[in-house]
Amino acid sequence: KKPNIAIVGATGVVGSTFLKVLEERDFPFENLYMMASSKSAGKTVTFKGKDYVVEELNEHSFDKDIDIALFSAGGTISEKYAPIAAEHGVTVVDNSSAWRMDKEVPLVVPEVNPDDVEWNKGIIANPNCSTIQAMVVLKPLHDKYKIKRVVYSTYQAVSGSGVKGISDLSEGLKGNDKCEAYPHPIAGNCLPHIDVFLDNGYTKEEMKMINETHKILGDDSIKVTATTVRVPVFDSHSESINIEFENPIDVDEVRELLANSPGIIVQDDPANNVYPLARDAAGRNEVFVGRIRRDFSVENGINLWVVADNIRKGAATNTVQIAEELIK
Ligand code: 11C
Repeated sequence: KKPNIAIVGATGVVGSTFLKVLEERDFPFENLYMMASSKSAGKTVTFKGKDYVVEELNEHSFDKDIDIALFSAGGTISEKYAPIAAEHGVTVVDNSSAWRMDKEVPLVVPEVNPDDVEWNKGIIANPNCSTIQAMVVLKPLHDKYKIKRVVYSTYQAVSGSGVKGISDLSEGLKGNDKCEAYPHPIAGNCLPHIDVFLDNGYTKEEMKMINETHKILGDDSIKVTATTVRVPVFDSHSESINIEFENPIDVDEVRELLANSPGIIVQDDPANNVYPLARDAAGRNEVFVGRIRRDFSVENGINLWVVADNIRKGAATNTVQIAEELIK
């Protein structure tokens, strides 16, 4: 039987992209239910030419026969409703940060650790967007050369902050400084501040990248540090990733290994100004890698430039790919 699917947060930036990706990939389903908080309940969304009225999410939403629920309605909603859904036999694929570091919850990037879906107890977590695109690239390199240390520096799009981030930038570009998503204007600026600051001086976004890297690669021995920065770009996160390996590397071999790894497109021809760009990655499901070069300051090091659509591979596409693993 084809699965019954629920979309929780169907009207949000990621929720509406769930629908696009499910449609593009012709995801099989019997019944489809759209759910959201009271604010968006009653709205209509279209899927494959058919209109669906968004139902208000409540304690009884999962009394229906639902097999898989894709959640993207924020951490508070996931904390409350994902366990209710799981108790009703639903498998939740959750895009929020609520469950990611829970030991009972697999954290999955299908190109990296697809088998982890198997030990789920009703909830599977989708990693943070900036972590996902890095994992797709790090996994084949870790398998071949064993990573010792990683330094992430990110250049993250405003769509990662939802509609308020997008409108802060679009208004700012018109000369109307608006600070609804951020404490400072984002137009013409770079803000070394994503999510809240923690007692250790890092932001929560930086700690997500560090902790999620360990969990997804299943290796706490890798040394990881991160600086995450919001930049005036609408879509796609860009990342400079510096990696040091245990074993000797060859840059051409790294380029070939990445080009032959799932979910990656190598764009690396600097002589012709070819390298990954946020605007080109927008709307795509793959992770783009370029500027592949040796780090001469250490024995076995490389530098990479990694770009992906944060709403697609960083959120909706990865979530749908996890659901595809579930129905395999
Ligand atoms: C950003 N990474 O770009 C965030 C958005 O933990 O799912 C996603 C937050 C999360 O601001």
